[in-house]
Amino acid sequence: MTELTPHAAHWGAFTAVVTDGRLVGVRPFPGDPNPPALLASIPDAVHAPTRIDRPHVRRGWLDGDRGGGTPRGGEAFVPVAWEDAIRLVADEVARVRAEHGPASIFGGSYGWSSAGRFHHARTQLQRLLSAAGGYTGQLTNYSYAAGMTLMPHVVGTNDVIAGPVVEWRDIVAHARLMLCFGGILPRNGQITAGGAGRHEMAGWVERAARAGVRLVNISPVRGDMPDSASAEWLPIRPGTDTALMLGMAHVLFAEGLADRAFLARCTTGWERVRDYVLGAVDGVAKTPVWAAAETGIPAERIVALARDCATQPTIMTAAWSLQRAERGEQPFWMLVALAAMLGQIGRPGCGFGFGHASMNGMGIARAELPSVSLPGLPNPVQSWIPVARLTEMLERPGGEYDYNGRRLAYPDARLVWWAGGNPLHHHQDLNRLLRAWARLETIIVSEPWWNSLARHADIVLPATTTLERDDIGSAARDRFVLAMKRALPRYAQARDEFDYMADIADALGVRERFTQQRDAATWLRVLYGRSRDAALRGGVDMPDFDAFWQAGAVEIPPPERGAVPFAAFVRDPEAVKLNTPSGRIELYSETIAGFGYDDCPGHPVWFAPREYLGGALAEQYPLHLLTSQPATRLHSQLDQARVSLESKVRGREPIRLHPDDAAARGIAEGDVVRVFNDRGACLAGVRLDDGLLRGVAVMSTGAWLDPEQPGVPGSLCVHGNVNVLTQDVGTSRLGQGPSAQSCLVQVARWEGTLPEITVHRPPELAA
Ligand SMILES: Nc1nc2c(c(=O)[nH]1)N[C@H]1C(S)=C(S)[C@@H](COP(=O)(O)OP(=O)(O)OC[C@H]3O[C@@H](n4cnc5c(=O)[nH]c(N)nc54)[C@H](O)[C@@H]3O)O[C@H]1N2
Ligand SMILES: Nc1nc2c(c(=O)[nH]1)N[C@H]1C(S)=C(S)[C@@H](COP(=O)(O)OP(=O)(O)OC[C@H]3O[C@@H](n4cnc5c(=O)[nH]c(N)nc54)[C@H](O)[C@@H]3O)O[C@H]1N2
Ligand SMILES: [Mo]
Repeated sequence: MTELTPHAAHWGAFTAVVTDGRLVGVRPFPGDPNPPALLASIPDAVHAPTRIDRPHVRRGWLDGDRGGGTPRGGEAFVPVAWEDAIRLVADEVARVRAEHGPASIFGGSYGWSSAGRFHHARTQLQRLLSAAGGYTGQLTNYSYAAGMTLMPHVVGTNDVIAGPVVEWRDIVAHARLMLCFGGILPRNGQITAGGAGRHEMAGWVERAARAGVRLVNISPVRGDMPDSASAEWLPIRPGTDTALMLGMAHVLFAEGLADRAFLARCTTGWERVRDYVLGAVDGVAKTPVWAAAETGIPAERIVALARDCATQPTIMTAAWSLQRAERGEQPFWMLVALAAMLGQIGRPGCGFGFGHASMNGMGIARAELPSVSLPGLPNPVQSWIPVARLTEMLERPGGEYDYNGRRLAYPDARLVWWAGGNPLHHHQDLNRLLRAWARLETIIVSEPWWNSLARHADIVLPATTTLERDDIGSAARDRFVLAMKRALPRYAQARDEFDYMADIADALGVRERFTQQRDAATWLRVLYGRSRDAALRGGVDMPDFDAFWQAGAVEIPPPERGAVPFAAFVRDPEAVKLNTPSGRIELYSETIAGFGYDDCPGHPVWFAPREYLGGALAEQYPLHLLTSQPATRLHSQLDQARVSLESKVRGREPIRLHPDDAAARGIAEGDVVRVFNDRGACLAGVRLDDGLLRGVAVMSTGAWLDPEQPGVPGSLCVHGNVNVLTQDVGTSRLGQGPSAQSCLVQVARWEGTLPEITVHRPPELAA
């Protein structure tokens, strides 16, 4: 048995225990006060029966079928030798580039890949495609696309979403009241992109509660706040947070509690928001009574909450999920407006922030130094789409659309190559995507596992996992740099992305441009060295590479005093201007107003969503389905491993239902139900939960898509992938973000025999 130095995964750092070339266990990272349960899943995943052992090609594709309407997923795969796979891929990339131009190669490849920063699949792929003439990429992300497109217009930065945000230690020391839209979720705090050495979110919530900070969980789900927070629960109808904030704003203006001095000094356009709130614009005063009708929260509680915020040191934070919804820009903009009315922005521990609930490391002090990362190569083609407009791009090549003030046209994608992401997990309305998928000539997928994406590809390239290669773990939200040493032999014929992509680059005549004449070991030294140099410039002395590799981990000490967002600006807004056109917080944006978008006007407003419990569609589909991040995996990663498998109900992904909603449909705990709407249907296993607002159902994302009839878009997913149900529309013409959270469904008891789940076994291969 060998015990190795620490290794990194997005879900935490750990030590690998290896016997005879097999990972037999993992130990939590010594410095971690709260190691995530997910670590237990790693050995299963690494040694899963679904590992891809060699390259494979879809039978029809080998026979010359280049799309033309063939839905993928229904045909057997033919194993091929690596040298054949490399030639097929290189020839196809060259052909599409020559016939249709490089923008027809879609290499956006959105996804989390794995924690090692050199063998980061998406970055490696994009380096290869850049070296080989260019590709169409993806802009923004599924996490907070609407927010990150909006915030630069409003406060001149995305730090308020991505961090550094208001620090927990300041919240504990200075805040008395903390409003948490979407709660605070240690479940989500298991994760940090690039790996997490210390998990601290749960500890901070507890400390805040003990210090007497009154925590309020504003969410449709009571369980969005840990018990240790002793929080009040303010159940809110999904998609109506903007209405609640408007109702609170009404109290502030009507009762003279709004901080007019702050508004005048630090913001622009606040009068317009006030007029809108008071009803001067559309004749509708956004009173607490009005807000109560939309949100389901009693008017008296809205009044009391607004008064409490105005009279105590208050921090308001919202989960990123709030903007992953129709018109998702509005709750984020309105939260900034409400915080400005309270006038506490720039005070330690007060004001507003986003994502304290969303990921480990948010609100935790860290030296602001660049993490270790593999730089990209310049893409010779200026072609990209907003991240979530994937299906629309395939449906409407050349079609025009709006994004953040620009009129753009979709490229004519012919070839898609995905490495390190899973669109058949992450994208909305998967049946629509699968129909559009059929228009593509070629789909190449690099994956360690036969997940749903690999099964819907033409050419499948088997990748190693992090434990099969040397790498460096480093995250922008964590203070550890980890030497991720190879601990296992490579699985079967799986190869590292860098190695087989160098061979593909060679076949395309661009090997040296791709590798920059370095091998993997040299790259690790170079990347670490760059980070060390940058740290030194920032006053931090990191050991040299050999000492680092020997030690296995470097901890970069956090600064004594963290930054207080907006403190300098608020002290002297004339001298310290924000990076907005006015230099102030823009509660009204001339720029956005100038775009003329009816779905995102010049100041925050209430839009009744098309899909929510207050709309007409709720008569047909009376349950609002929230598709949250899974406690049991990272997105679709680790779904085939024990923590996720143990959570399933008769093999199906759980759906949480209010006992009354279940009883009204004759459904009991442990039943299997069909969850459906006009877009699709899946099976799910029932867990009753009286901590839900009535009419709200919750499922986690990431169960591997398992169509009852593979190759037939629209067929029942027998396992419970939520994205056969969600809608694929942009948040607005401004952000064009995903709107997954605006989703209505119906459920019914499944009476038939239970179809088998096959997606956790390898697919059928051609003889
Ligand atoms: N309905 C709904 N949908 C959502 C969301 C939601 O809230 N609701 N959330 C959205 C959000 S915020 C996000 S970020 C996305 C996440 O979407 P993704 O990031 O696409 O999800 P992952 O499952 O993490 O995909 C990573 C893939 O990389 C593969 N991989 C890991 N290591 C390697 C490697 O070394 N090489 C290669 N080639 N592959 C590797 C994994 O097996 C996995 O298939 O989902 C989005 N989708
Ligand atoms: N364990 C685990 N952790 C993760 C991930 C994972 O896959 N697994 N993914 C990571 C990633 S990529 C991201 S981007 C973050 C995402 O972080 P978030 O976006 O914060 O996470 P979600 O789980 O989508 O949503 C948080 C909560 O918001 C509540 N909510 C949903 N809609 C509404 C609404 O309209 N109003 C209110 N008030 N509340 C609402 C839901 O009940 C949900 O539990 O999580 C990260 N953390
Ligand atoms: Mo995300």
